[in-house]
Amino acid sequence: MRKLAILLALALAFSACLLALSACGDDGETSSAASSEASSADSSATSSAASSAASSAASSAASSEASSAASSEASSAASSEASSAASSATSSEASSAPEKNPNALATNGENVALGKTYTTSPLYRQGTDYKWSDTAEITYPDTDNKELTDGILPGDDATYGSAEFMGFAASCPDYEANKYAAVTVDLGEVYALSKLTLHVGTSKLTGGITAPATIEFFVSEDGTNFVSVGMANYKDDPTKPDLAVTLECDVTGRYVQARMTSAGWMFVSEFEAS
Ligand SMILES: [Ca+2]
Repeated sequence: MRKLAILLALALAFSACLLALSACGDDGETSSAASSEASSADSSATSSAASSAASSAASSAASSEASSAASSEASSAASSEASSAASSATSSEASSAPEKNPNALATNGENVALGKTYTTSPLYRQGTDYKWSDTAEITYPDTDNKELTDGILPGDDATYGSAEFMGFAASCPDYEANKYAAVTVDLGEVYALSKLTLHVGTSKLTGGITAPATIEFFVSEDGTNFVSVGMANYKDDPTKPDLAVTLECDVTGRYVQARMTSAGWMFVSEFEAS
């Protein structure tokens, strides 16, 4: 009986050993299969089949290799995308940045727009029912055609009827076509400019007048091709009738232009460039 028990024990031990061996064999196969799958994930780059095979591999070593391969692929793809995005951003900035003229004159901090000639979008002509009329008189005119560069600003008691202002409006056909009203000063020579200022009427003028919604400055050398200098950052100020909207810059140009947008009126009194 004791002999039988020993034999039984030995048989049990042997079969346990066999089981263990076969388990070891399974492990070996699994890990080699996994690592070959993982290395195929490695070589076949971003293929989703490879990465799903890799992630289903039983061995955790294999899957961590695969995921590191996948993540390094992903990060190198991402960084190459990022760098190409960066280079295209740089090139588009370069192409839109105003080209500087090395022969530009210095302003020495002076307002070089003072007394210079200029052109503007059509001023508003208000007909009946407050609507645009080609035949109406200009409602808020440029009294002597030098208001924009005469160096004279509206006083603190100015109203919308004050002569220092000229008035544009969004319901003018030209505005509807272009989506902005523009004033353009010819400085006469190419200058190196560091500051552009447009003086505009504010909501203190009442009657629905406010500072323009946006003001974007441009420069040009030929008066035809204008390059954006940037959008001005400002807020309507109801405490004073005239608001100086300034954009600091580092550009050269002979023609300086301000383009205004608004849902209603745009009142302007002076354009300065220095
Ligand atoms: Ca003026």
